Amino acid sequence: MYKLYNVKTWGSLAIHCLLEEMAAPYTNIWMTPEQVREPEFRALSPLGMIPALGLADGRTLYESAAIVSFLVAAHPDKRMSPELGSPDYGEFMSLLQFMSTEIYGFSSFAYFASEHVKNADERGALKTKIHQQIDGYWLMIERRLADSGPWLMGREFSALDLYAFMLSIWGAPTEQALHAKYPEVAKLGAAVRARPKLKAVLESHGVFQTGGYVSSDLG
Ligand SMILES: N[C@@H](CCC(=O)N[C@@H](CS)C(=O)NCC(=O)O)C(=O)O
Repeated sequence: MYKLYNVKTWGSLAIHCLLEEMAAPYTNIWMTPEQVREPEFRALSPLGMIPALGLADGRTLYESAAIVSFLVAAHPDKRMSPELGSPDYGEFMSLLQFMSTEIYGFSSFAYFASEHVKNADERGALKTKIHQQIDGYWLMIERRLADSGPWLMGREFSALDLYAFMLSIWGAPTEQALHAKYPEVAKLGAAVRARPKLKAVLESHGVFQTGGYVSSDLG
C-alpha cells in the first residue's frame, strides 16, 4: 500500500490521477502547505516538497518524474507507459524528464521569482522571461500533439498525459489562456477530464472544470 502525500492542485495531482487510473492501492494523505514546510515532513522526504510517495517498506520517494517512472515500471500490467526498455519507452522518458525539468522547473522558478530579485520591477521582468521560455515548451507539446496525437504517445494514453495535464492547469496567466493559444493542449485537457476514473480525483482538487486552479503566487 502506497502513501500519497498530497496537496490540492500541487505536484501530487498527476500522481494522484495515475494511482487512480492504475487502481493501485494507496492511502491519500491530504496536507496543508504549512504541514509540508514542517520538519516532520522533511524527515520523511528530504526535499521537503510535494509530491512524495511512501512505500510499503517505509521508504519515501520524491521527485515527480521519478515517482511516475517508478509507478509505471512497478505496474507494467496497467499499461501507463510503453513497454519498459522499448524505443517508445525511451521517448516516453525523454518527454517525462523534459516536462519535469523544463516546464515544472521553470514554473516553480516563476512562482518563487520574488526570492531571486530585489523589487517588483525585476520580478516582473524575470517572470516575463521565464514565461516566454515556458511558452516555447508548450509550442513543442502542441506540435507533437498536432502531428501525432491525440495523446503524447500517439494513440496510447499514458502517464505522460496526466503529467502534461497537471502542468497545463498551472498555465500562465491562466489555463484558459494556454488553451486559447494551444488548441491541441486544450483538447488533451478535455480528454483527460472526460476519463471516468478521474472525475472524483479532479473534483477533490477543485480542477474538474477548466480554470479551477487558483494560483497563490503573488504575481
Ligand atoms: N522537482 C520537484 C518539484 C516539486 C515542487 O516544486 N513542489 C512544490 C509544489 S508544486 C512544493 O512542494 N513546494 C513546497 C513549498 O511551496 O513549500 C518534483 O518534480 O517533484
